[in-house]
Amino acid sequence: MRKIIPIFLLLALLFSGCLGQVPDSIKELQAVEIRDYNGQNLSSIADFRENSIAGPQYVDINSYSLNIFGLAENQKEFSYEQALNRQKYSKIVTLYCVEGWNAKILWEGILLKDLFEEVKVKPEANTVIFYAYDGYSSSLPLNYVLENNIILAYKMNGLELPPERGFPFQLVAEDKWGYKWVKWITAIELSNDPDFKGYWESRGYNNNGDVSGPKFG
Ligand SMILES: Nc1nc2c(c(=O)[nH]1)N[C@H]1C(S)=C(S)[C@@H](COP(=O)(O)O)O[C@H]1N2
Ligand SMILES: [Mo]
Repeated sequence: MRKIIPIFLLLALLFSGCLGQVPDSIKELQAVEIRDYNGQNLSSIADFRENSIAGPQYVDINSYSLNIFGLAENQKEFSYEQALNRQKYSKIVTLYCVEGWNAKILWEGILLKDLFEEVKVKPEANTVIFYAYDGYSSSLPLNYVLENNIILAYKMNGLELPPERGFPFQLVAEDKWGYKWVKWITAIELSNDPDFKGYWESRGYNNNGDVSGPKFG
């Protein structure tokens, strides 16, 4: 009798699947979007309206590079990994679109200032122009970028940027209208042309782009 019980147990375990084969495929657990952070309620990634000039862009990260050129001593092309290989920062910042909606998001990114230190900005540079995969562009004063610790985000609410939201990088242009928040950034030019006009700016939107200022003109 003493020997029989373990055999029954073994059979029971086998039939219940406990000793069955371990499947060799890995089940991916869905990462969860952060919606509360330090007592603050955040918007959701799903709250954005998709109104990009050419629809969502799907950037192949293996052939991707972030090209920093123009008025710099060491113009440089960073792979995604090289760009991410530096101090990371996070901050809750709200995006306000001129169309009347907004989204409060926890952004995680790298400082443009750090990238600029690496390429050694020439003293005559005063403007930063951002170019994107879909042909979009926009610009900001260099001083604004440096003084406000402006970040290039690769995560929002704890998740890697989805393709529709600008993967691999979106500019977090704090206190500026949404049209300054360039998605799918492929190149950054250091320029001495403060009057450069990006996609929406050349179609009548204000070049300063302050949320507290005018939308047009
Ligand atoms: N490359 C690119 N970036 C872009 C845009 C665009 O069309 N192309 N639209 C801008 C605008 S008008 C807004 S409000 C923000 C957020 O747009 P979304 O809701 O389509 O993400 O992205 C900005 N960045
Ligand atoms: Mo917008």
